[in-house]
This record gives sequence, structure tokens and C-alpha cells, in this order.
Amino acid sequence: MTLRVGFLGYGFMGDAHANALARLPMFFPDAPDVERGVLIGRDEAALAAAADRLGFDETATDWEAALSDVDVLYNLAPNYLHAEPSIAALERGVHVLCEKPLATDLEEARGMAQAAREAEAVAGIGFNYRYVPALAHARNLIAAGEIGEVRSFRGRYLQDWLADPGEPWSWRLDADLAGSGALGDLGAHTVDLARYLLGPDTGSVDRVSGHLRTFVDERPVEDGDGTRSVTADDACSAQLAFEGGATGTVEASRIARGHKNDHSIAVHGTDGSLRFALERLNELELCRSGARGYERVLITDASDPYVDAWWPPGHVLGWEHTFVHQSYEFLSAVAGDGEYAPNFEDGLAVQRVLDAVERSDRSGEWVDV
Ligand code: SOE
Repeated sequence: MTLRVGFLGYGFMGDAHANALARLPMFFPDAPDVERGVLIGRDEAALAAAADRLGFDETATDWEAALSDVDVLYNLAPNYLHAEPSIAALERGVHVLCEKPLATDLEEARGMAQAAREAEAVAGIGFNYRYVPALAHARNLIAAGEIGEVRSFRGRYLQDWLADPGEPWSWRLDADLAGSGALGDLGAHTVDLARYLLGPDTGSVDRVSGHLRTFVDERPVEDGDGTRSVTADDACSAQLAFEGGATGTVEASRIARGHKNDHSIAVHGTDGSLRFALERLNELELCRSGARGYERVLITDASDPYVDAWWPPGHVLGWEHTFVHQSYEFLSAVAGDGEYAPNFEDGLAVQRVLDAVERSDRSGEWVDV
């Protein structure tokens, strides 16, 4: 069986996912056969050029009609276009891998999770950092009790592409179109990693105290005159109280000068700690039971998650490999037993936390998730 895949959207994420599909048969020969079938977008000329570059057979400008022509939809569109096409696809039995955050608000996210529950199709969400080998390894270590009982989680996701007030306006800066700013774009990944690393019980967030700030209220229109209002947060921070009793913090920013894609995580347990930074994604730092400090371990052995598909030890992997691993797992689930995580329930769980952070910011108080 060959799975015919359609992509809705062909920006940065289109490149990342198309590259993943191209690599899949070379490095994961047991993955299902996949055809890059239809590239869906609005601008015919731009679509044709992108389809040619990304290896798609056809293009379409009507996403609804295109659904009858694919087995799988990768929803890589801006956040405000996550709900309707994903729900429509699932209702037709088309499998969906939707980029994060799941939706622009909790109500939409609930609708998407409900559609996924009722569908005879797989509904995955693009939390690609679960597929960093070092983080998958960290999760296994925590689950095996290597650092004892988790007492605290600390995550920060810092970028600086909005530090310059002259950086133009885009949909990502509009709360109606994106849902939120740094919180949903970056913090969503961090909240998901807390859930993933700590496990479903310990990692479930119970209460939050959140703070959001927009520092640049107007930004220039790209290739045009004047400015448009920025309604999404530039930066945010939140304290988390986990159901299992652990404490946590999450910080996200798109104005943190000097930080390009700094997604850093630390987990402290009763017997040890571990820490990770995305800009050095092949490494994991471990403070093992009884040790006085951290040791740095390269997670590139064939026995480490996903690594045996690639290069010999020390021949490091990059950010793009996470998308290959993600497509491998997602498409294998589609062709196999249909069981896949992270799925729309995971997306909804994260959306509940994002929503609580915004509610807490408005009320100035801790709120229940
Ligand atoms: C934003 O700059 C962004 O592209 C996010 O949207 C992605 O989710 C993140 O992985 C990298 O940064």
C-alpha cells in the first residue's frame, strides 16, 4: 500500500516535512511507502514552484476538494486553519498530522479532539521535539527511575527573531490568527515536553500562574505602507504545579537577544538530575545518583532512540532528523494499528495549559487547568 499525502501549506514547515518524507525510504526502509501527492495552497504560481522543489506530483487551491484525493493530510497551515480542514479530513477518514499548537483556542481544540475520537483515522500533532534522540533517552531514564521521583521541571524556549521592532508584522503576531504568541508557538512545545518526559501522571499540569507581555504593539507591514497591531505576546512565563506534586516553570520568548532556538530543559529528581539544550541536541547532561555534578553524554550510540537508522557514534544528528522520526512513527501508525502519540488528546491537554496561563495573566491569580 502506498499512502498518498497532501500538505496544506508550504512554508518553513512544508520544507521540514517534505525533507522528512524524502529521507524516509532511505533511512527507515520499513516505513510505509509514501507518495508526496498534492500540495495545497492559495497562490497557484507559488504553489507550482514549491511543488516542484518539494517533490509533489500535483497542486490544489481548494483544500476541501483535495481531501478526496489523499490518504493523509499534513496540516502545516497557520494556526487559524488548523481546526476546519483537520476536522473535515478526519470526518472523511483522512489521517491528519497537524502542526502545533493544536488550535487558536480551547473551544476549537476541544472540537478537534472530539472529531479525532469519532474518526476512523489517526490524528497526530507535530510536537517534533519528542523525537530528539537525547530527549527520548531522557524520558526512558526518568521512566526507569534513574533520577528518582521528579521534584521539579524547568523549561525555557527562547528565540530573538522579534527583538528588532522593525521586524514586519505576520499572522504569528495576531492573537485571532495564531491564538497566542511565544506562549503557543514555543511554550506549547515545552509544556508537551514536560508531559512527555515526566509521564502522564507526574507530568499532568494541575494549576498555573502565568504572565504574558507584548513589548512592541505595532509592526511595519511587509512590502507595504504603515503598521499593523500586534496582539500576541512577545514573551511569557508561567509557574506550574503538577498533579504528581512536582513544581515547574516555563518561559518562552521571541525577543531574547542572542538566543536563536534555545529550548532548554532541566528535570530534578530525588536521586539525580538531567538537563538538555536544543542548540546542542546530541548531548544530555546527567547528574546520577551519588554524583557531585553533571556528566555530559553524547546520545549518538546505535542503542539510543532512532540513532541506528543514521550514522556511526559521534556523527551527530540535527533538528531536521526529528521530523523524519516523527513521520516514521506517524505513518507507521497509519499503516499499522492506528495507535499514535502525541495525538489530538495530547494537543488538547497542552491547549488547556496555554488557556490557563492566559486566564491567570488576566486574573492575576493562580488558576486551575
Ligand atoms: C518559530 O520560530 C518556530 O518555527 C516554531 O513555530 C516551531 O514550532 C519551532 O520548532 C521553531 O521555531
